[in-house]
Amino acid sequence: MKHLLSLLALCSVLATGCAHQSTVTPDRADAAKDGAAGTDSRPAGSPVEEASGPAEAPLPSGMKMVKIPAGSFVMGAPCRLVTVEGEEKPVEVDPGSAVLEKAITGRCTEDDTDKSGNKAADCQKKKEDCDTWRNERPAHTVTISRPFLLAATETTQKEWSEVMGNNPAHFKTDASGQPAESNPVEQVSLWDAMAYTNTLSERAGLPACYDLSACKGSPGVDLDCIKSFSSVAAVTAPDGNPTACTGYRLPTEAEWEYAARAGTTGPLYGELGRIAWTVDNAGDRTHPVGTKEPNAWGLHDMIGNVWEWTGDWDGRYSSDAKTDPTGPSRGANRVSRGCSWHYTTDYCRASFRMSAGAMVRFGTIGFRPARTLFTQPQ
Ligand SMILES: [Ca+2]
Repeated sequence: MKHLLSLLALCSVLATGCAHQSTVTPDRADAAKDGAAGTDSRPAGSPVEEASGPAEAPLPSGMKMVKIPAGSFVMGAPCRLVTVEGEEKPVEVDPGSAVLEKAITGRCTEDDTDKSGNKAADCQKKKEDCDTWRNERPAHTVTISRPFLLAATETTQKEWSEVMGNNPAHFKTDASGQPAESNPVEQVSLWDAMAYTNTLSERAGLPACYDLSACKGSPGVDLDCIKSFSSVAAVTAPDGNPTACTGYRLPTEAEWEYAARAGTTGPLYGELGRIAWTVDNAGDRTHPVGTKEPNAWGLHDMIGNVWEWTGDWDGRYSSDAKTDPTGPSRGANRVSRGCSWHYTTDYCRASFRMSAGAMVRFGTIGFRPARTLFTQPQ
């Protein structure tokens, strides 16, 4: 099938191998602290109010936006090494560094002893290959300075059809042959997703966040922006910063991971089978959105069902603390997040990053819209 062939192509873009789940270092400033600056006053991890969208926004029927508070979190995943005493320690070093190489080359083992016959205190052995999944490292502190809205679920086929007038999904029916309009829309490219959010903005009387004027074709059908690659999908907000746009848009990678974690610091915000449709329980297909348990902020399917496009180009992390990062200014691929119905647990965690070309339309990738909440008039 088309989507399965596409999946093989998608897997080929992964530059890294498999690894076990990782743990993120607890280091999250709470939202109340940020609230002191006039953004949000709720403590971290507390439920956030649901917003039905701004009053002027005729969102598709049934679509709900959740208000995500401003705050800080640790983005990415640290390497976890185990000391000879069995203690797990995060190792915050850049992949490929000499320190990491020494730690993972196996020079130190549980049998290592010092001259006195005691195990060397600094001798560590590898728990997992820290050079695998290196694009999630180094973990670094990110601050989201403004609250924003994020759709409570992936965009459904019904919502897409209402806004765009077609349905590009591969899984148009469920396993019993009934219409699957509550399932996520998929087989949408990054450009399709951007076009959808632009249309939401148009319906709401808000500025479009992406300039797709140079693209040819129709969203969800044959929208093609390849020939205008240098200018396509230019962010219309000042300095090309999508978070400065007042309209609907895709979340940044940082916003997506921050929202997915909802104050948690581990790989997942709950037990995988209870929160996500993955290859272990999905039966080789998508499922209606919102049928798995949400995270603490009321977001469903952040893990599983379909991958979700972010607006960021794929690029390497650095250890520097960042505020409202938007990814590299250019690149070869874009990043989607969250794994899908087709993927195993090796791919299903808050920090995992999938790299794919903006033009691909896979049965495994969908999206959910976001919108910045400004505290000052724009
Ligand atoms: Ca998802």
